[in-house]
Amino acid sequence: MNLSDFLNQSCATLNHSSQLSELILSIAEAGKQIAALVAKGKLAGVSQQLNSINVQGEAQMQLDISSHDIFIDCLSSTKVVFGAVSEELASPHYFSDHIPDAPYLVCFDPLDGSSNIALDGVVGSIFSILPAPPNAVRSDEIFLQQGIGQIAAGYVLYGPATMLVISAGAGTHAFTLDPDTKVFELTHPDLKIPAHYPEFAINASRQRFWEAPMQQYIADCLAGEEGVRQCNFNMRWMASMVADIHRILMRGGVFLYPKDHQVTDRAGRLRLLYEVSPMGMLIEQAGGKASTARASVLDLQPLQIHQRVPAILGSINEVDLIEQYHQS
Ligand code: AFP
Repeated sequence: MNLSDFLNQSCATLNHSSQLSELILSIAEAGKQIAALVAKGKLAGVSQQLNSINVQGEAQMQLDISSHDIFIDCLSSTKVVFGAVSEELASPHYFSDHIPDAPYLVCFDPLDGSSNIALDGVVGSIFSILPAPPNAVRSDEIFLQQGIGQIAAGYVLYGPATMLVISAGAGTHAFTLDPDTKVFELTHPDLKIPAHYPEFAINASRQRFWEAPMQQYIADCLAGEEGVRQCNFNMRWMASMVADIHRILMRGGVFLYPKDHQVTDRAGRLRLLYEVSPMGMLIEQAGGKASTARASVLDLQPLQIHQRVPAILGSINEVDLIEQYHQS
């Protein structure tokens, strides 16, 4: 089954408007265009680092800007998006020529993991689709919605294969782009994350900045079967959230970007609206759990459109245990 047929079928089942199918297909189109740029590497002339800094205070790659522009163009073609929050823009972008009361808002990270571009590493695009309030006004506040209210979420993974992973509220499903037909085909329907898998993903170089409970949790994992966990763990860290989350959706484990007291003005590195919240929906729709270590990610009330939060995402038994470490 291809993406278009899947969306038509699932939107009918879920009583979603056909406009949602149109919107997700436009995002898939953006993914195809970005995949083509990424696949050209340095030949695309967009892999160099610019002298510019984005609103996050992070160096921008030309491909970050090009990917953002592709997203905006594709969203603009749908006429059903009132406004969009992008990692690359300080303030939201509004689509003035869209239909009155356009029903959707989109929050997106056009190119996540872009520091891997120069290394030909795996990168991705992440998106979250929220309902636009009736009679929406142009303000940051309309985007500050709890993740539990997302209509849909997903990512495009630019790896050996280009994949699209989405949820519209009835499970998490993965599609693979057929390079010959340029069509996303359903290859992994209804992904399910095992409740336990002995593998964690964390940037271990930041160990000294973590809170004590996180230091203890990782130390207990590292102690292996001789320690309190009585289990040997493996570690992975792709420095690309899309790649790490994709692995967890495929085989389980836990992804950790915890609170970090070196950068005290930030509750973590990752952004709630367009990284942690959409990934949280995908993980929970696949039977996993999404937490800040102390609260459910999808229940958080966002306070600012580029707000950062701690991210503990993956196998439910492991996330439950990490929350227990933070309670005692
Ligand atoms: P970049 O987009 O700047 O490469 O950051 C990627 C990211 O936001 C997320 O995709 C990774 O999981 C995380 O940052 C990597 O953080 P470290 O650089 O601390 O490993």
